[in-house]
Amino acid sequence: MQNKKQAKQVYVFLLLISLLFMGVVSVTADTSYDESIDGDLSGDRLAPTVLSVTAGNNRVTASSVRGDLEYFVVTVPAGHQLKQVLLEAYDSTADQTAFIAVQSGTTFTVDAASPSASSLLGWLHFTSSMTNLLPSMGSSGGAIGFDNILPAGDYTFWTQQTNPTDVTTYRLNFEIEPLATAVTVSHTNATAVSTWLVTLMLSGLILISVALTRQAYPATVST
Ligand SMILES: [Ca+2]
Repeated sequence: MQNKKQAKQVYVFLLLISLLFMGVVSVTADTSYDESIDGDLSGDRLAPTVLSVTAGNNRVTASSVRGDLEYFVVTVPAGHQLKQVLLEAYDSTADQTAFIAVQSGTTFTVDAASPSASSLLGWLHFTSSMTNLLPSMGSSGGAIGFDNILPAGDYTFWTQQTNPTDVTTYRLNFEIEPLATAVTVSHTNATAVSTWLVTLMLSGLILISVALTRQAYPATVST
């Protein structure tokens, strides 16, 4: 009976390790880009700011007013998808509407001076009360369109507030998730992730050692 229990523990440990390597169990981390800390996002559509993103929450906080355009690249890794673009904060004195658009690739080919929706994946005039912008972006008129999420690939986003005087600050969360999400363990820093993994592996090794020792030197002899 004891050996069966130990064998089951070893099996569970090995299953967890296997799932980790298969990507079924994934470890996520958060990233952020804040213009007040990291500098103004690029206003050059042909040389956008390349964001460092990962599976999990990727927050972008930007301030914009007429003339301050923001272009940035989000690369959704292979085996992942952009699940949501959540509007988490919107701070403006008088103008409760701003603009966002997205194209495939690492540059933005549409000139803001003569915009056309036909080569955009999606666009949206978003308001302060909205939450997930992605479904509405994908169904906006005249654009190529997409269904609710964006798959793995490079995307360049353009955000802007065109109000001439009302500086608007918004925080967008680009939530990236692995395609296989049976179990997702979220940690906010790499140290915690490493500690968790090391603890898991050491626990498993101890279990294996105990099981092997018990099998080599059984505590009781069956007759
Ligand atoms: Ca800005």
